[in-house]
Amino acid sequence: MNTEYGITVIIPTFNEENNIASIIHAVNSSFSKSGISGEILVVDDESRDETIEIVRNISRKCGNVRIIVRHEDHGLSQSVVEGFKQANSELFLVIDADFSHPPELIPRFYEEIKKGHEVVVGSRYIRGGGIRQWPLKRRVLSLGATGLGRILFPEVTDPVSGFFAVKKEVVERAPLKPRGYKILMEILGKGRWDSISEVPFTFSDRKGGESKLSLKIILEYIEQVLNITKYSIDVRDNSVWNEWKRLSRFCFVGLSGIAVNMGALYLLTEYSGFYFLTASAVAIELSIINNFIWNDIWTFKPPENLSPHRESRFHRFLSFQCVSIASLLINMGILYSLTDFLGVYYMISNFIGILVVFFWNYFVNRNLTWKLQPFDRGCEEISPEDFN
Ligand SMILES: Nc1nc2c(ncn2[C@@H]2O[C@H](COP(=O)(O)OP(=O)(O)O)[C@@H](O)[C@H]2O)c(=O)[nH]1
Ligand SMILES: [Mg+2]
Repeated sequence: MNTEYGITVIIPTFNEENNIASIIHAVNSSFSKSGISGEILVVDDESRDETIEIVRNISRKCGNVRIIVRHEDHGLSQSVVEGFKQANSELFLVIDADFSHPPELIPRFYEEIKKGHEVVVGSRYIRGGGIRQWPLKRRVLSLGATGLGRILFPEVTDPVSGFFAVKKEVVERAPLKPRGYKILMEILGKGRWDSISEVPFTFSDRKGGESKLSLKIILEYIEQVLNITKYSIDVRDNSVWNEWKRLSRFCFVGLSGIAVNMGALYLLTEYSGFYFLTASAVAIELSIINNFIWNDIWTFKPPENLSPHRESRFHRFLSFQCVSIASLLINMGILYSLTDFLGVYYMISNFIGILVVFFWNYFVNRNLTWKLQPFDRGCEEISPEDFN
């Protein structure tokens, strides 16, 4: 029982007699295929069918399978957090019992953690991912929930996924308030992490039993988003807060760029005798250089355990330069189409253009120019059991 495993796969269950034996079997075969030493922890909320009996029978034969039956405060998120507390490893992976999440991907999550990421999210919304057999209503609801979550965590395409892996240290001291279905959001909002990675997967709807999504769950979710926002403002030291900090720095640098642009345009035209359009081109370039320098050393300064994906400052500059030129073109495109085709007053079109381009520019640069990755630990620092 006290063996330290390489990973704990937590399966929350409520009335899963049709799926539980097969999912345990599938998780165990993905362990043996990849050579991972893992345990399986089923966390059940007093299922009224045979789920508990079935798991107890399996655990008599398989030493790495355990079940916890909870008697109070039932709920999916609460069960997952209980699983975290009872796990015998430093790495937790949560997976549904109903085969909505493919267990054969477990080794991919494991690899991403070994690369140095602290959280790995199974995503339906990155390339290679998808959703099978979902009615339109559920798709729309899920997209709404995902959109809301992405405002808090722009780096994560599927912040409400139920399929994820997380290192123990991320959640150990986090003041989690588990409720509803979206425990991952709670972890992202209140846990301590710098580096996240996503694994694409295709979500397939349950084959046996029925789903428990309801209006109550949607309202709980909205409340949870507000709660995480409030937490971020109170604590001022979580990933949401850091994102806001970066965004406001980026905005501040953008304003300094305007000052550089205007100043240079004036000086070059008045004192150096440049034709004003030539002067403007030079002024734009100077403001791009100004913005790059401040963003590089201030806005996007990486935390200690991460390093820039583009190691050379020159490459980061080239990337920033291209994004800036594209921004100019997009801004002009918006100004032109809103004013010429839709008859919007040109100052309003311009303002909309600036807003759109500001956010576009921020997110593209954040994810392209200043993309971060875990430090390359070097071979000596990796111990043999990391390879298992
Ligand atoms: N322990 C526990 N597990 C739950 C509860 N509700 C759902 N589950 C489990 O959580 C997983 C996802 O639930 P499901 O109803 O399929 O959600 P959906 O796929 O979003 O419709 C399944 O493994 C369920 O058995 C609950 O209240 N407690
Ligand atoms: Mg399901």
